[in-house]
Amino acid sequence: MIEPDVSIVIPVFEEEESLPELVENIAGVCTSAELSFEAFLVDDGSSDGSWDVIKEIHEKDPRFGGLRLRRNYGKSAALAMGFKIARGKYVVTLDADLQDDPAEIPSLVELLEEGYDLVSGWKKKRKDPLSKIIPSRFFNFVTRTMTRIPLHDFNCGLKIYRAEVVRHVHLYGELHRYIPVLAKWEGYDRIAEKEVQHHARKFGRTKFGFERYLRGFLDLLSVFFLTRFAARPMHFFGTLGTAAFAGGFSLSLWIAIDKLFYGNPIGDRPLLLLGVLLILVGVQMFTTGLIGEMIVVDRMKRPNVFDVIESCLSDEVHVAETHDIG
Ligand SMILES: Nc1nc2c(ncn2[C@@H]2O[C@H](COP(=O)(O)OP(=O)(O)OP(=O)(O)O)[C@@H](O)[C@H]2O)c(=O)[nH]1
Ligand SMILES: [Mg+2]
Repeated sequence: MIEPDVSIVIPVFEEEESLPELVENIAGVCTSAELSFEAFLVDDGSSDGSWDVIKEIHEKDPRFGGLRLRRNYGKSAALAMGFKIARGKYVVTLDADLQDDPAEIPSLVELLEEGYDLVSGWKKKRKDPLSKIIPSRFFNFVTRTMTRIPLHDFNCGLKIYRAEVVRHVHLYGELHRYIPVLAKWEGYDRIAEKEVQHHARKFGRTKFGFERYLRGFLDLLSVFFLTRFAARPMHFFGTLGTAAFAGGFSLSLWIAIDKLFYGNPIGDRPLLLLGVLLILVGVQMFTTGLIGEMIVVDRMKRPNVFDVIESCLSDEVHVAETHDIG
């Protein structure tokens, strides 16, 4: 089977009304831009009629395929499923709710052809209430600062990747918000941004409430830790542990000298408690770091070491050529 220009992965959760218009738009845009495509509508345990609509769509136009997860596994799992079977040269992700505009796909493809690994949409003029825009600005600011990836809109559903990139990001939990961070960690750091049209929600309801910010923040901490320290936990815990232990030890020493040499009572001094607390916290951090290191070593030992190395190779392969000498 020939590989299409683009694979479009669309996570679907209770979006039955939006789907017919969505697929019509996608087919129209790709046809006029002369892009061959395959699209996967990934139904994630919807309880409305989404799956029946997807089956109908597939019968009418087999370029649209459908996948159905047994229950609601979440947007990241749905995207990961789509990534797994995508065969296109480029992979586009697009929300199913008609808020992202498929008309952007051709210009996103052009950007990738300039040499980027991934291009993320930026809903500069958002059609959302202020109560959503303000927390989202803050969230993006924190993410930008912590990850040093200069994007304005990490959570934009509309993104495009070179196929190799999605094959290497390990998506789980709710990490779909941080695919650019995961991609950068895997070495794909040519990341660009493009302003995209955003439309107000036409049908259905939003799937993420206010708790998205709390979860998003916790996920940011995990991503920050994992991308920097997963392979060397001792550097993280060891640094904190050493700092806490050194602080606690100095305080306790100081207070002991005060007692031994100056005869001051120390039993009711808050500094004594603080010193002991810091020593304990320091030791605990240290042992957590050691256990982390053991887990890492164990994990490196188990799979064949060549598999680990292979998973870090890029898809560009240059085989060494052998020349006859003399
Ligand atoms: N597969 C899957 N898709 C989901 C899930 N939750 C949301 N989606 C899809 O993800 C896309 C974005 O969800 P929305 O609820 O529109 O989120 P949003 O665009 O950030 O929020 P609104 O602007 O309020 O619509 C839509 O295509 C949803 O169908 C889920 O649990 N599983
Ligand atoms: Mg939406």
